[in-house]
Amino acid sequence: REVGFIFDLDGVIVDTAKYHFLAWRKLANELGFEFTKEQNEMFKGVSRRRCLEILLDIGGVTATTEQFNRWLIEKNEDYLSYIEKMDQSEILPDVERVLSYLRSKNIPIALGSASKNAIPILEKVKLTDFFEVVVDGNHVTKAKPDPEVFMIAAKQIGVSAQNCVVFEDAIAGIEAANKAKMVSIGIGDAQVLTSADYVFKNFTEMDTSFLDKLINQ
Ligand code: B16
Ligand code: MG
Repeated sequence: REVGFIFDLDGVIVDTAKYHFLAWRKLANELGFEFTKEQNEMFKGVSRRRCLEILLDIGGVTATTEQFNRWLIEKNEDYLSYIEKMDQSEILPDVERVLSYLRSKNIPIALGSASKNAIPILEKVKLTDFFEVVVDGNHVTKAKPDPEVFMIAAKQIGVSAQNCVVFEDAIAGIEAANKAKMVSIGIGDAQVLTSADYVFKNFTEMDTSFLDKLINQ
């Protein structure tokens, strides 16, 4: 197989960052400190455990292992209560157009996400069928910026790493794609995703001729 496309989930396919934010802020407030939207930027693409470590640093809170694990569960339960209510209206603009186009060209599509909730989210927004392979936080031992998640995805779709294209919204994710020698495409702010090979504000700005160029690279 010649080329393969790997999508990050949170921030690329759906905007679940806002739900992660609400859940982390609730926990911070319960522990007696504030947590801002700006601070939430650091949490993008970062594993749940690592996020909690950063959160506790922000609040100057030390935790026993037992507290740490309990707060992880609490945060996730709160997050899941938002996910529960998601539907197709939360798919980011033109994601389905791009997925459908790639499928029409028989290009293998994989998901490469840090989230352990990736499968239920894909089901909620009814996009599961587009993905030949789903590699998520349950399958990796090393989090982004380590390239592991994307390397596993490439292997599973049977495409060599340098022929894979990755869509990512997080700095850590772009770094992971670059380390894997994949083509990295940032979705978001070009001032933030400076090491991406290309950056688009969102998929509405990405036309078919650009996708064709990637397919025929
Ligand atoms: P969960 P992605 C990442 O998803 C999020 O960007 C990050 O904020 C979150 O902490 C991480 O998933 C873990 O998520 O708590 O659901 O396992 O962007 O890699 O799709
Ligand atoms: Mg992301």
